[in-house]
Amino acid sequence: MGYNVAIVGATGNVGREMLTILEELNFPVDTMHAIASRKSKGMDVAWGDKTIKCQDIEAFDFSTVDIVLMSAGGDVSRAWSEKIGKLGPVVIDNSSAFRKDPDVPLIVPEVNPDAVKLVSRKNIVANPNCSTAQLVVALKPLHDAAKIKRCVVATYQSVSGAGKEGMDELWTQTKAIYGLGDARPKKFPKQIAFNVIPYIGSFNEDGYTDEEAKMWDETHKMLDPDIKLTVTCVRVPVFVGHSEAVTVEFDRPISPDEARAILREAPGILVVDKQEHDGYITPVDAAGEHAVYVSRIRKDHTVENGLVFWVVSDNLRKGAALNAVQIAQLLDETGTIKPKSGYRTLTV
Ligand code: 11C
Repeated sequence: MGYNVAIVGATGNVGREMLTILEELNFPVDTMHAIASRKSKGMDVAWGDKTIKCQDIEAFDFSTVDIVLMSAGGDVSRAWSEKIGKLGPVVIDNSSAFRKDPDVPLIVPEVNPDAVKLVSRKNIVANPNCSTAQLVVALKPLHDAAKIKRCVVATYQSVSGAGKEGMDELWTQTKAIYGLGDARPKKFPKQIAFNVIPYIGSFNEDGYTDEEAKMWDETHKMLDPDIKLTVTCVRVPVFVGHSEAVTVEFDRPISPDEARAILREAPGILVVDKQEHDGYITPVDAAGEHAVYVSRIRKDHTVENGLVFWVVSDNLRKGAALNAVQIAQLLDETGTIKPKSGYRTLTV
């Protein structure tokens, strides 16, 4: 017995990945609805061996579905998620709109699955920012073994984090550098081809960006509010896959070997860590995969109990669509949601 599912933002980078991953993970779906903004209304998206037409969000009856995967940006989510939740379905929201709401659980299933007990407050579950999701998957098992006191992160974020327009801009500028077209920045504030940009999101008053603040706010909500975390978020000319250089200070000694052993046992993580060129992961290796990869684990010689390591994951998958589908699986496995089609069959 499957669920009736709607994906809002089905034509975007993440929406398409959601459709693919629901299938890859054999999530029980009875009926799939693709919902899009006016701009994409009527467009086709692939669902299994069929195509389905995008329906207009204004005209769609959300009370007929069990789960809504929402990936159409913060404004659409703010306008719709609470209304939809009141009609009965659970909304799994990929935007930042509700992540800080105390009545909305923010969940990475490997990190804080127990937070599902809060779902019924608004029938909304928030999916974290892509750069936070992969970070907390790596930090959680280490934090359980030795409390993390302080963490310093530098991100290397791919252009797909900024949507299809970000990917198009890297492609267009790369060609333009060789004389084929227009190299002027549009989506990003500066040239992204053959460059790096130390700015993602928007500036906050303290000089950080909101992307950087999301990383500590979300880590505090899901893992531990006492972890001191500082971040520099950087956009790099990579199509898919976010990377992070992570420096962690613990409250007790933890050796690189102990960390490797802990991380090898942890859910969602693959440790690839040898001092040879097949012994570390790059975003090109991680693109299209489900794991959070940890490489280059070594001692931080500048503090008493410190480690430095490298974390890479597919930002469209674990950073967005995969985590959202894992939340749907968690809701199903914990009995937090049940398919309405199942109830209908039982009560006929
Ligand atoms: C990026 N992390 O790479 C952003 C995209 O809060 O969900 C996701 C923003 C968010 O640009």
